[in-house]
Amino acid sequence: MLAGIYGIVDRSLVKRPVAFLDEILAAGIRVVQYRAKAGVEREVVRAMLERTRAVGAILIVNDDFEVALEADGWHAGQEDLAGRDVVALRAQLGTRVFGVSCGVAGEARAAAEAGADYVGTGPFAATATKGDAGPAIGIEGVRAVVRATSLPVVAIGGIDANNLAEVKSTGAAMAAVVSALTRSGDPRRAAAQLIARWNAPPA
Ligand code: TZP
Ligand code: MG
Repeated sequence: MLAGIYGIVDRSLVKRPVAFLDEILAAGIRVVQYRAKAGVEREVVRAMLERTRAVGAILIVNDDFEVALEADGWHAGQEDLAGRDVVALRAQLGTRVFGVSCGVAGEARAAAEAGADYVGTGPFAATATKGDAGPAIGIEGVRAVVRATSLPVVAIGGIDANNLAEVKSTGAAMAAVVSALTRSGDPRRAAAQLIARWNAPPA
């Protein structure tokens, strides 16, 4: 399940998140994150869950642990974990997916020890979607995190159909995308192209 294109529905870029979700699910996306920096709305998550569960996809909630407990997983940044008992949070999540953003190898090792299911790392390339994402870490940066952990690694940041093969070459299990899904105005087509490129044999 934790392989391929990881589609992020970003509330600040998507006016109708459920309709948008329907489009990317129709294209075959099966791992979805809901990212809403202004606050995660429970009712949107509930409506999204109906859609993801109907097709066997999973819905991971960014930041908001309580709402994540109603969904299929939680994605946390280092700042979401600071000062918290991460092992206890892991236990509360039960069988839900627990993903952690890690900038360096040491954070990836700590996430694995705390029982994370995947490690997110980036930005792979320059991104306008996250203002504080920091400098691009590129192929070598993602590779270093892949080498540091046996967990599946999700590369993120500035990923689109043009650099997907480079992302795959790092050994990352997944490529997370935000604007590559929104910018064309046709999320279904964009998602289908990303999936096809990811699954294409290396050139
Ligand atoms: N974390 C690191 S970069 C990023 C996040 C959430 C933004 C990714 O967005 P895009 O549009 O795919 O570059
Ligand atoms: Mg966060």
